[in-house]
Amino acid sequence: MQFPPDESGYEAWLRYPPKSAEGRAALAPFLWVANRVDDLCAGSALCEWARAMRGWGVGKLIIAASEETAGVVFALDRNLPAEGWRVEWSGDGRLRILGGGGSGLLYGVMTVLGRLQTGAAPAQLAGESAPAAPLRMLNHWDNLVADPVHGSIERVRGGDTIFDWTDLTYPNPRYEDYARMLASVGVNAVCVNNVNAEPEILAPETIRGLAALAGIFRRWGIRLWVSVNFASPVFLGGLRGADPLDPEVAAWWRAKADEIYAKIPDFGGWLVKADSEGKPGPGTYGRGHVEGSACLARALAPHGGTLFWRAFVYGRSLAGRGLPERVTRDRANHPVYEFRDLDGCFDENVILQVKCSAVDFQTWEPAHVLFGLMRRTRLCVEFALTKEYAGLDVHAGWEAPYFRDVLNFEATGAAADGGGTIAELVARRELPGAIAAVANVNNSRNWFGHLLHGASLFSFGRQAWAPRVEARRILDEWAERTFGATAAGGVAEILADSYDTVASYTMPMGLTYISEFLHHFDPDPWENHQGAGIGEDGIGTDRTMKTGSGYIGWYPPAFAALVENAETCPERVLLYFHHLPWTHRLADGETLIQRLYDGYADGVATVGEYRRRWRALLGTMDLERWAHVAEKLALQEQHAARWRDLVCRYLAEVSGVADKRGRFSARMPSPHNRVRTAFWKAVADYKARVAKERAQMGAEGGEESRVAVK
Ligand code: GCW
Repeated sequence: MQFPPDESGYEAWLRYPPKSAEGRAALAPFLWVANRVDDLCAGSALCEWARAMRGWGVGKLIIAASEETAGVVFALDRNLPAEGWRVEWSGDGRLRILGGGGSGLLYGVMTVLGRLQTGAAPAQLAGESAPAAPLRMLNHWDNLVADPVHGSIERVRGGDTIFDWTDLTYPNPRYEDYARMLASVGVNAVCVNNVNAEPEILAPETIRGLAALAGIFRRWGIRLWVSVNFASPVFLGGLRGADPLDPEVAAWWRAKADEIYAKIPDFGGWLVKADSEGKPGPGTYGRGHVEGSACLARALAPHGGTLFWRAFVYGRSLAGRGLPERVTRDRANHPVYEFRDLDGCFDENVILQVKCSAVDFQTWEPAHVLFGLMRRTRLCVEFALTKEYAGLDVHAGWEAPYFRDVLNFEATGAAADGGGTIAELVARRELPGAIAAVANVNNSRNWFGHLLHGASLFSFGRQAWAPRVEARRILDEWAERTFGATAAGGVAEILADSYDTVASYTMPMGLTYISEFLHHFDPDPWENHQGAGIGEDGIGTDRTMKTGSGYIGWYPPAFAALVENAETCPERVLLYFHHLPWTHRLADGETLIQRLYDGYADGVATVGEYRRRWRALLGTMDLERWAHVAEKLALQEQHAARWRDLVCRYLAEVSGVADKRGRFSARMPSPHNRVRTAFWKAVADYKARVAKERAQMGAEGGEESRVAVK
């Protein structure tokens, strides 16, 4: 068997392998380029054009003396939105690529090159487009110093941080390649460090490094943000506290912003995780989110900077509100009570960053209700490409169908009253917001640790640009650009339902938290099952208005009515909204417990099927990439079987109902390996560290839950 030359995956989807003689001849006129745009991004666009022409074997670029002698013209059209583009094909062999601004031109060029990659004819290139959301952002959860639990990136396995935090000024060609990759899918903002932020991100030597990085990213239309620790004035500035109403504290933040903008004039701003999972925040000093965010936002405002304030806050006492325990017990309710009343109160340059779902990034968790409840606030929806609860770097799971559901969820019920879908809410002209995702990028040669995870990043960029585009179309394009036309169909077929498959053998039907507590990779329902509401009487969490936590009541009435009733609630989210007896009958007459057993078994069988299909792709691509994915799929199947056996044995044990097909029972040998010593030591270390930090930052008491380990 003849294989094409091996590839590591480093080029991701930006591959320009030699074209046939016919293909080269068709592209030859495009070697003559006239660039009318004096802009950094236009320069990058030109470089990318040259790189593609060289790679395809068409030849070396020639800068045309005039538009008349050029085959392709780069120009501006100020009538287009700044990031928008239009491509015109004159029919006489000339292509004009127009941008509203330099970055618009760059996106237009990237789009044309992508289309030429998949064999489009010049006449098919004409078109026009502009992004939906003004900010399309990646959030890195990269640590400046690797921590013993997560390593150098929180929730990412398969590689370390791509950033050289000891010296960001040290030239690393990878930074530029990363920025190219992001620009090719329209990402225009990157927050480079973990929301669990180390204060040192604001140290003068780090700022020098960030300026170097910003210089590279700027050429690709990308602005930088950093996550900051709310108690930075204490840790870095030596102040006694970080009370946002203390003038000394406010002055410290202003001086810090001035220092940054002196070096990075187009700096985006800060992202803050405050009063969440042990992190300091205004609550530490008896203040609220509005005062806390305003203090930092006002330091950024004179420079045009934006503050992202996260709404991922839970575990703080809801006491004093007279709420029944069934309401306060549900973690999904916490951010609602915490933020709902603050709608319309934040400063103009504050964007409230809300996770796509209320509990956490559980596999198929329904959309967060805060989007619909905070219509007078600038909003950002935060997704995760990291697969924290969906198999990390081992399991292939393409999330775009889930992201599409969330983005197009009618958060306000009716568009008529000025509301709309989540994608529309974050794109409002009068309250511009953002679409963000936690990045799945690391320093492995193929960027993700799992080649197929590239599909997630590619799709995210595309969806943030155009939330309504059919996810499958994006997948097909990614597959063809990454693996070539012969392999594309087969690769896309495997990924198309892969997220459902991962959910089916991990946390199906809207179940949450049965994974092991620390890394969320292995199953551990014995230790961690409260979130899934598992008990002798049944399974699932009662969030109904009638008997449960009432969370359903925050949704628009039509959706609330649909999911309140277990008979009409979609099976995919049934156990997120309902606690049901094990033998509850589903629509087709099957019992709930049996559906779960079958689902787990079928999910693993589907991974076996993916492996067979991948074997059939041997010879359609280079051997190196083929073998990499083949190995990952083998690992996935093994680990999926571990999930199936462990969880189903546990379900049999708790429910007392055996599988009618005889596969699972409480008598099965337990594969469960309780190696707990290291785990509990890590928990103790974490608690000690948080207690020490709190003492250092002058916190005045506060509830124990704030320092509770997550
Ligand atoms: O899902 C949880 C994760 C934490 C993460 C946190 C957050 C960065 O387990 O690792 O911390 O969410 O989003 O802040």
